[in-house]
Amino acid sequence: MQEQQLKDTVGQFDIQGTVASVKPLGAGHINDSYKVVTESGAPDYVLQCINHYIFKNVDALQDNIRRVTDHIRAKLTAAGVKDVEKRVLRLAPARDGKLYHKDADGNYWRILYFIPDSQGYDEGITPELALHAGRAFGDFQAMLADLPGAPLVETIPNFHNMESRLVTFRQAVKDDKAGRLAKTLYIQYMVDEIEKRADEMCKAERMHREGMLPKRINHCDTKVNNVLFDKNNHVLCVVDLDTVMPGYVLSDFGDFMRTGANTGKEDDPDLDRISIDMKIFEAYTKGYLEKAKSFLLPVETDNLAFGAKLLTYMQTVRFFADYLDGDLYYKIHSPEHNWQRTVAQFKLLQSMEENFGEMCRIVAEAAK
Ligand code: GN1
Ligand code: MG
Repeated sequence: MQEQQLKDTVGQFDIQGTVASVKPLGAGHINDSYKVVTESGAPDYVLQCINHYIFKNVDALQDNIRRVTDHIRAKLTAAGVKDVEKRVLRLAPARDGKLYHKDADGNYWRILYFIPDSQGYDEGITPELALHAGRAFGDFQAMLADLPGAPLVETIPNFHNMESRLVTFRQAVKDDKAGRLAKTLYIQYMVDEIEKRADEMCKAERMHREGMLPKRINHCDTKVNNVLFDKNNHVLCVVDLDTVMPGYVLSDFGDFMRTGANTGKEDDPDLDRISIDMKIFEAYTKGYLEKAKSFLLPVETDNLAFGAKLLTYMQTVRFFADYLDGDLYYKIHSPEHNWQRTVAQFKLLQSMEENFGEMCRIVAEAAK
């Protein structure tokens, strides 16, 4: 989209200052983000085009984010935190008072305040950063434990529900919309590998139905790049709140490990680079349990290591299903990108399977 069009969109919002530029920002797979730089003195902003194909109910989505950020802001303020505006996101309303703007083409836009002097990491974090990130996501869950009012809306129904992800996957295999299933034996092999593990991977849903495993407000997208650090590598803020909703804590724990504790990239073309980084695993576990130990049930702690496997398996299944569907969900940067992501995530899963005993030991040790 042309910069002038983007500037016009920004003009629909109630923001301070004069806009100097609007440029693409970040590497999200779902929404399109832009940094809005204003002339000196006024804050900068992040403009986002919400992926309406994925987030069907934008009113509920924005309302969730408003409730979550208001609640966290009130807690930080009450605790006497000084730089509150850097520690929690803030939405800028549109001129008509809504929390988004719908343009003439039916696109939904929103604006958030940009957090200055912050940085994120897509990969290559250190154990020290992982320790801080663990504390940050532990705090995040703790702060939202007493969110008043109705439960948050599930912005994507059954988002981290493994049973329903498998239903979708099996349908994708059956439909084979893009005609990719028979392309190579490797693809058929991967279907078998998914099925072999399916029963084990649905255990969280079973435990929930049996009343053993509770849901709590989770972030549901605890990718390593969704934590912002300051220049001294202290955690500032947890971002990307589109999927904050009730879920299992093992999901949030697992999704961080899937992204932060991978020695390679999420879509690494060189499978030899991919493995679980046990130093990162240990550091994040320590940080997270420091904050979460007090409210977790034993069954939740006991399944954290399983959560790392589960989220890596779930992501393998999601990328694979999207590949078979013909790339409808995730933005891709090359024709076989979703397949590359599938095999890369599967490699990480195998590495976790090999190290599972040690992962469980680390969790048990940190929970003492
Ligand atoms: C998507 O947009 P991004 O990169 O924050 C996805 C996550 C996946 C992730 C895979 C709404 O997150 O669930 O784990 O890609 N978000 C949605 O990297 O589907
Ligand atoms: Mg996201």
